Amino acid sequence: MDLAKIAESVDEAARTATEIPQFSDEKPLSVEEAYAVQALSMQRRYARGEKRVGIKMGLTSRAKMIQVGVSDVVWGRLTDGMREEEGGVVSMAKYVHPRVEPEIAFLMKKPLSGEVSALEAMSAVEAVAPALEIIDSRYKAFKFDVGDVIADNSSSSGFVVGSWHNPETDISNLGMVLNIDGRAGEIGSSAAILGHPVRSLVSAARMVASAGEELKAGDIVLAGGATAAIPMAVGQSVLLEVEGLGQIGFKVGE
Ligand code: OOG
Ligand code: MG
Repeated sequence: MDLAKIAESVDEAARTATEIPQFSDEKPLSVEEAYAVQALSMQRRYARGEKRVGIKMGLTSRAKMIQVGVSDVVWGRLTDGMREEEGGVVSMAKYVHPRVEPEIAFLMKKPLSGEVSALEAMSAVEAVAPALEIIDSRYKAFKFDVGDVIADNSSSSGFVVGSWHNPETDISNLGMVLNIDGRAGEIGSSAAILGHPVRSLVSAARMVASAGEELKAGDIVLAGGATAAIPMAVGQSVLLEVEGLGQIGFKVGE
């Protein structure tokens, strides 16, 4: 299998916001091959000038696993080009069929990698914030198997981070309400993220290490959606309220 060619096709699909058929229809990618494709496709982005700014964890809550029918925790890379402005307008034209989901973000103050305890993980955190992830599978009908989604950078395509809070903040069980046009669309708790979002950070440290990488000081780590994601549509007003961490949002434009 030509992994570089597959990387080119997922990268082009993301760059041009064009959907592509699932690889699993023809020949499924193994998890290992899929991460190799992801790394190769991200190298293409870095070559175009985008900078890696952190990583995203995915499928860390039951609601998310059920929504997409894949039950392995996955990860992907975030770049500066994916960041959307808090309170700004997100353009639908950049995406294929985007969805938005409520998350918690960590800001790292120290490198972290490999097998670490929850305590070690938290002591490497500078701050925590509410976050919204815009996921956009490049596959037709937002359908994929585990290899497809990993190859596609785990659907990572945009993210918004709110204001940073003290890392001592108890984030174990914070209410999270994702409002669309002033109405609660999804309601959950940060506890839905592996029982406690710090477990997602522990997994992140282990997973990046297996790719020979580390979480670096200054990196942002998205812990994963606490609820199912909501399809985005032009004209929507998206607002996330996280208990104790405040509100963040954006408007959806053409
Ligand atoms: C896969 C990415 C999952 C999360 O937070 O669980 C994810 C997808 O749902 O397309 O980002
Ligand atoms: Mg997510």
